[in-house]
Amino acid sequence: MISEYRNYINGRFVESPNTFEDLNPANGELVARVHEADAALVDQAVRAGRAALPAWRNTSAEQRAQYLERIAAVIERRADDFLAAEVADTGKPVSVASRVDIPRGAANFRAFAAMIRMSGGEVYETPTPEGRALNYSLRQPLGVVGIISPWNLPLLLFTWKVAPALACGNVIVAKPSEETPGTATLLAEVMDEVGLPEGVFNLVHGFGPGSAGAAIVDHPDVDGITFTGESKTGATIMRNVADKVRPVSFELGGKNAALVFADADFDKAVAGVARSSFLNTGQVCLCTERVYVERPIFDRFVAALAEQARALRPGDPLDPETTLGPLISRQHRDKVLSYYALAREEGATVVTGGGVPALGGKLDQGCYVEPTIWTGLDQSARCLQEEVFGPVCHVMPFDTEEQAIALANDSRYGLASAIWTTHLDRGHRLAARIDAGLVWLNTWFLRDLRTPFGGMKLSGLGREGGRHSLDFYSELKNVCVQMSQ
Ligand code: NAD
Ligand code: 6OD
Repeated sequence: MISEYRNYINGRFVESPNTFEDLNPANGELVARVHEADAALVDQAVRAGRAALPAWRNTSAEQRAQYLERIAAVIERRADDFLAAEVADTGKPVSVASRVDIPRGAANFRAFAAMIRMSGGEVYETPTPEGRALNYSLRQPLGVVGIISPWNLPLLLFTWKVAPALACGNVIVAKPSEETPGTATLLAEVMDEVGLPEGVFNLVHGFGPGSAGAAIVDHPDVDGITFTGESKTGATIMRNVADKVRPVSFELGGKNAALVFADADFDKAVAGVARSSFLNTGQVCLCTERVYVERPIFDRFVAALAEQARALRPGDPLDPETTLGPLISRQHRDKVLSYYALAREEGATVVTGGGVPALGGKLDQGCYVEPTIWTGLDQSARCLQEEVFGPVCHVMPFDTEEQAIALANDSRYGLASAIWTTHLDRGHRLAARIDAGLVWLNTWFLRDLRTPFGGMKLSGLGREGGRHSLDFYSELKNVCVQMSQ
């Protein structure tokens, strides 16, 4: 059945004369017609938010926490609807979306409900000539927050921003990716069901430039922007908000390294790197695209990793046996395949993959590619420096710890890395020297939502997660009181 995905503004679902198609990347079928918000609709959403702000910011943290918990409970109750929408929009296997995306959507609301309840301020007593002063901080909302999110983990990344923004008493104008409008639309239904006051959560659909994304960024009455997406888009948004001097939080791209030492638990390291390279068809910003392996185990490691890649089962996302879905779109597949071609031009050995699988039937209209492993590239190759965002990694040998660190840090990105070793001293030593916001030691993508999350260099600006999210979505005000004694 084809759906209509509408905008949600001031507590009502709003149509637009312009619609665009939301396609299922597993088979090319039409999932929904999406109502595109233009600058006028975005302006309505911002005004609705501004009008709702005084009452919402005056709710207590406890009241907001209770709303967040009710939202989580409805997501959990409607998990099958969310799962169906996410799988239709992304083509990701149900086995992935049911374990990763949908539960995290609910968990984000529960986590920030708990965090806002527990949050406190700073207090300092200051000696003064008259006696003493008391300084205390007030956490107040930023105001109208613009949220712009990508397509790779749609519900997870959208709610990662919506939940803390609401917890801190902000009102929201949020735009999901044009590729994946489904679960965000369901979330608007959830907001409606739990009775969130009109105008507190506003959803607009559309694209970036010349559409809803740019209209949020350009709007003079948006008080802060939080964005997840490509580094180039982040740079454009930064330029566009510069004159208005507004807070921005950017979670951007990555070209993440894994370092595998000869003393690692071999089987765990192979399974871990296979997961970190191929999960979600390589479309996770944290995915490993550069693997550096200590020379004595290099050949054995490459052979074992290739075996894991070949064992992946591309197929119908609704089949529980499927472990590899399609890429998000034809356009993205063209980009990934252009890197598959470039790798050959740059002199790579293609250990496995490198093409398009023949799956038969409707799936041949889908955007599938083979999981791919390269060796033999020079560190300066474009395929080792640019983010591909597909199911692909390059494996290179190293001889010393210093060389491993230098190779890992030889990137304009600095999001995540994974170190595989049983030598714990070495693990801690390397963790401190790797230029990445996130370091996993003998694991990958293991998340505690209280921890700082974000990247260095081209990978982002600021940190979200735990109190870092609360700080971004708040204005912290210091009050200084001269005490009489
Ligand atoms: P993208 O930058 O193309 O789009 C992201 C969002 O920005 C979309 O909603 C899009 O419509 C909007 N947009 C595009 N141009 C805009 C503009 N000029 N003004 C305002 N909005 C605009 O990214 P994508 O292709 O959707 O996502 C993939 C990228 O996201 C990869 O680079 C990946 O590494 C990155 N990512 C990073 C993280 C992280 O936490 N660091 C998480 C997920 C994805
Ligand atoms: O787990 C998270 O909180 C998070 N922001 C994950 C990002 C994954 C990138 O694709």
